[in-house]
Formats: sequence, structure tokens, C-alpha cells
Amino acid sequence: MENCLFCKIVNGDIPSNKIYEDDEFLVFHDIQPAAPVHAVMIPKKHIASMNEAEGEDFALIGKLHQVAQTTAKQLDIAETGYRLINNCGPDGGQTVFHLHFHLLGGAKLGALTG
Ligand code: DGP
Repeated sequence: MENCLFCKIVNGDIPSNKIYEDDEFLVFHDIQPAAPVHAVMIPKKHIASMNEAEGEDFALIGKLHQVAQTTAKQLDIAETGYRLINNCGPDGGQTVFHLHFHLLGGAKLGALTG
């Protein structure tokens, strides 16, 4: 998708600090970490947000959770715990409109607030 920041990262037009990559997914370190470990997990397919996911996208999103489990082990936060977050839409705090999940850990995280 033209003018999508994360599509540009997928294409290599914008560099990223990659953690994991396969044919369907890319995981990279967040440029503005909100925790000692903060990875961004995306499907390479452009889906703007959870609102636009449809059909086989939900199987892809399921597989992305499997990647989250593996990545948490790789980043050594599986045992201590982590948080997996999707921000959807403006009120949800989404700023990049390419579906992604935040994987946060490496410290005791604060309570969720509205
Ligand atoms: P959200 O607010 O849920 O849409 O999260 C977008 C995240 O993307 C935010 O935590 C910052 C991160 N981000 C934005 N631009 C870049 C970039 O160019 N590189 C990397 N690695 N992360 C980025």
C-alpha cells in the first residue's frame, strides 16, 4: 500500500531493527519503546486496522499470536510475562494504519488505564 509506513518497512524502503521475519509476518523493535522490550508485530499484508480484517485475515491474526509466543521466548520475556496490545482507531490510540500488535515486557507493567 502506497504511503503506508509499515508497508515501506516491509519493502525495505524504511529501515527497521528486525527481530523476526517470514513470508507472512515481520517483527521489529518499536522506534519509541514504551517498555524495556517493545516489539511491533505486523502481517506483511496491508490491513488498515482490526476494523478492516475479514475472511482469511483472522487466520493470519491467529498465526500472528503464535509468532508473539515465539518472539516472547526469543526476547526472554516469556517467563516473566508480557502484554500484547492492538490499538484500533483514533480513540484506541492507533497512529499507524497498518494492523499491528505491540509486544511489551521486560518490566512490571502498569495497570491499563482508559
Ligand atoms: P500505534 O500507536 O498503535 O499505531 O503504534 C505505532 C507504533 O509504531 C508506535 O509505537 C511507534 C512505532 N513507529 C512509528 N514509526 C516507526 C518507524 O519508522 N519505525 C519503527 N521501528 N517504529 C515506528
